Amino acid sequence: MANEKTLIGRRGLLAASAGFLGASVSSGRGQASNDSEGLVPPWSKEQGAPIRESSYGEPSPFEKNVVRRPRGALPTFPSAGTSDTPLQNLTGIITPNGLVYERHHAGIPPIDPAQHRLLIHGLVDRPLILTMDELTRFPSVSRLHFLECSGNSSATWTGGNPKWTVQDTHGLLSCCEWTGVLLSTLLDEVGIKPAAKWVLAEGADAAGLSRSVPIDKALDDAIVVYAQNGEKLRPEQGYPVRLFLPGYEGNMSVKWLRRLKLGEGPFQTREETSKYTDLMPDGTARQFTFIMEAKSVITFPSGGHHLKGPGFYEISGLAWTGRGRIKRVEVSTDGGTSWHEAQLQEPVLSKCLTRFRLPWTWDGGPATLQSRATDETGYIQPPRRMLTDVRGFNSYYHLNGIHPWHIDPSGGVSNVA
Ligand SMILES: Nc1nc2c(c(=O)[nH]1)N[C@H]1C(S)=C(S)[C@@H](COP(=O)(O)O)O[C@H]1N2
Ligand SMILES: [Mo]
Repeated sequence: MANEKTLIGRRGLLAASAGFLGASVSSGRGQASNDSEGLVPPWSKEQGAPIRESSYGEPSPFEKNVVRRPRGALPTFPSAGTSDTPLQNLTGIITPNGLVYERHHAGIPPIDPAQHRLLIHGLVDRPLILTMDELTRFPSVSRLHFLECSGNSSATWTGGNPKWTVQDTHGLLSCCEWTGVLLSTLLDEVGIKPAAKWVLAEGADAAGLSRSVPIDKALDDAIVVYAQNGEKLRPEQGYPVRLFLPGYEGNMSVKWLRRLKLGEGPFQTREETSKYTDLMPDGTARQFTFIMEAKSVITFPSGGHHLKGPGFYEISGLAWTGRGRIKRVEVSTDGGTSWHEAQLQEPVLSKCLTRFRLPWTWDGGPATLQSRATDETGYIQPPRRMLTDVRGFNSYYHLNGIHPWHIDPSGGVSNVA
């Protein structure tokens, strides 16, 4: 770890926060003591709430502000919209199911699993229609992977609003343990004809969202998923079944999956001709930009946080790459002049969020914090300007640039707009 002396050191932690701790523990009446009668809180003196009958648990009411927040939806299409994951409130790498970001092109269809079918046809030897019961009889896998919308962070191409939180700038990002049947297992069952090179995946929602998947990806790590974080998929995430393509842009993980069709070439659906393409400065468009490149962001401290004075803080954030594992995360607290290697929280998994941490002593002056991820291929997360130099400002998706947060001397943290 670089530069332990200047950046790191927690000797001042308690000293710096003494006023704060003293006030909350003993209201200024001196040293707190466990058996002092006045300090036993009311909830320690009576029985707690009984177990509820047949309940589904909820977070503490004191955490009621930890919620997904919708982006404004177009009034003409109220069912098409997004909601962002509150990354600033989460620890570790798992996104709880109720906080997984949402992106729906035509709302959430109310699918009865008993009536849902998955059709596999096209260039196969034995076309198949599966019920959900039949699907779940196949051997399954459970894997931890991130899911990121290719439009995540796109509002920051030009900086954006200083008031934005990390939920606003990076909230179209979540990470779950996904359980399902490997697509390769199902393709083995139907038998692939040699000419089959692409797979069309189509959703049962009113958008009929559909994308073409190269056969190599389909046979590699694609999963037909029916559960997330230990329970059945949430309706928002594609109940009762979705495709999941680890490391690929979110829109290809087709929710409410009803059909897989094998063909010779890409199917050129509207999602891959007009929509999920990247317009370059010369007027051409990049098509089939599947992989989400290495990216990272500091989640603490981040936009909207308020540091309560100089002293020790643990900087923490998330890093991920669609190409495999994260190898290194560096953090700068001086706007990119010097960089310090952060600690990566184990386990560091492939195509999964990785939590990083770095101890930091804030001297109370203005500071600009940013993180930079390197993945196992050696690719280094670029500054935003390197991206705009190549792509200009007409390309909307795939912004994986370095993201700075500014800390002012009052402790306020803001998005660098
Ligand atoms: N059928 C269908 N699949 C879909 C979508 C959709 O609207 N309909 N949205 C896509 C987009 S753009 C993204 S980013 C992810 C979002 O998945 P989530 O809502 O589970 O986070 O699902 C993808 N799959
Ligand atoms: Mo998306």
